[in-house]
Amino acid sequence: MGKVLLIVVLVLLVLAVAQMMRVYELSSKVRGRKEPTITRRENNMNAVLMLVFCIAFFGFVIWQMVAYGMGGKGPSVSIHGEATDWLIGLNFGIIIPVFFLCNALLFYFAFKFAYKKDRDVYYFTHNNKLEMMWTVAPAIVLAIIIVLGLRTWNDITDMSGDYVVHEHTGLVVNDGQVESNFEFKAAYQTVEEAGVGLSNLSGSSKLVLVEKGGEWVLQTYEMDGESALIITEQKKFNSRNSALLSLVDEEVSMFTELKEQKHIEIYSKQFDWTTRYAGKDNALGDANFKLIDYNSWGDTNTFLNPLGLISSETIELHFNRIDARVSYLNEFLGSAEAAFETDEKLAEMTEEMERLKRKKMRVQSTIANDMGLNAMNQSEVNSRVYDDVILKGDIHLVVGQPYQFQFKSQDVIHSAYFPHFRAQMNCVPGMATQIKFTPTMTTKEFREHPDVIAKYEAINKAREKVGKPLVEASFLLLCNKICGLSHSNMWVNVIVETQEEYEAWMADQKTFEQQLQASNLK
Ligand SMILES: [Cu+2]
Repeated sequence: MGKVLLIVVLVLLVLAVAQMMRVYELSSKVRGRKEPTITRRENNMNAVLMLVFCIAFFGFVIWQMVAYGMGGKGPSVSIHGEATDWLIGLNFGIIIPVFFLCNALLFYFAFKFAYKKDRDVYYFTHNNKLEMMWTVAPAIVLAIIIVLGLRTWNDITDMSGDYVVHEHTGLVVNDGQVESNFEFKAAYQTVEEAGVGLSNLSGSSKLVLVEKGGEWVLQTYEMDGESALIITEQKKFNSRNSALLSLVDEEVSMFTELKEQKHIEIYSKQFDWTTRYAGKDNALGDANFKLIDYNSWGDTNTFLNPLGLISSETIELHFNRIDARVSYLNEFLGSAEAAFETDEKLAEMTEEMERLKRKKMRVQSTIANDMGLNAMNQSEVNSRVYDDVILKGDIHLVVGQPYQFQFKSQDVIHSAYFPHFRAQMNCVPGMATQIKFTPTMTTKEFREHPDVIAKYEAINKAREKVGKPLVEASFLLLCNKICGLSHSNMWVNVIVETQEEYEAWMADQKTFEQQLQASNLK
């Protein structure tokens, strides 16, 4: 109510001022007053004020930059985030000098060319050379920004290849212990690319350490002709450390380390996030929205399938639920009770029954045709989905592990925003979008970062003042599209931890198969 009153008062105020201006104008006209003339003194004062404003404006901008930092975004905690930060640094490097130069010239000219009675005006209508210069120069700069931006974007969204790499590793031996130090980081899609990138690091052959399904394979590549690479040697190890030790024996000092990308699905709906981890096989099971079940028909089995995952059990359950409802409706319509219902209600029930029958047929044909699911590959489809782990709430990631994220939405467009990882992707109903990144810092390390400590001290001081509970620094996943009334509640913590911590946590989570078993469906 208070807000409405305020708006009404503001609107009335604007109307009153407009009316007063109108009265003033009319009375001036009636009195036959001329337009007021501007004196020389006023003109000069305005010219000087232009300079004063320019200096004050620049002072304010510089103060903001110093006080709030250049963007205030804190350290980037993913490999791709560093590339994004570099890009944004480049953009600011271009924009800031241009901003100061253009505005300084703008205000200086307003000062310099203030009206003087005895100054002749130089009429200057057109100059091709100048036109060319101020068209071509920005075009070149824009092209550079766009090309570099597209390159980074393609790198972040390109989902080809099973591996991302990421480390060129140098071996350091200390008291008989193998330590590896990062020489530099890069992102490659495939072993081939990484091998080429390594060509001058270890002589003519290229050494690549590949991690796949918990196994470590040391591969030696050699050039085959101009550009093709062939694997000439392959050794398997059951731990990273034993692979490294064998490298020390061979007196290898530099190699590339490749890691298998892990698949994660982030499923959005109003107003929460569901995370699906691909499980041991690192493959996300198939899903179809037609199988989404909310248990809305009130049967006693509480198993829900909010992501529409496809397995023999979920299909059967879905059909059973449809059949149960259809037979209930059918029975009711044929019973004596039906006579007590209105015609409208009976028509509604008949319609629902027909709709459900049609739905069942549609789902059957979808699963048979679109998904290619049949008796032959039923077990394959099942095994893909059985080991998936579906969870609401905090997302757990392993530091140094490359991830491929797949995003889906059930209702409206949401946007998965990971500010600390500098990653964002729209979640669009009816399609899957993708992005990838590799976390480089654990939540624990993040909390010990001096910038982060300073930032959260300031935040908590402000929260204390208004009596709000204190918060701890954490990586977040936020929705970055205004998607409805509770949009602002749509966030979860992202916990980045070591492999061991992650495995200990994951051991306590139920797989999809265990969920089915718990509901006596399997
Ligand atoms: Cu949202």
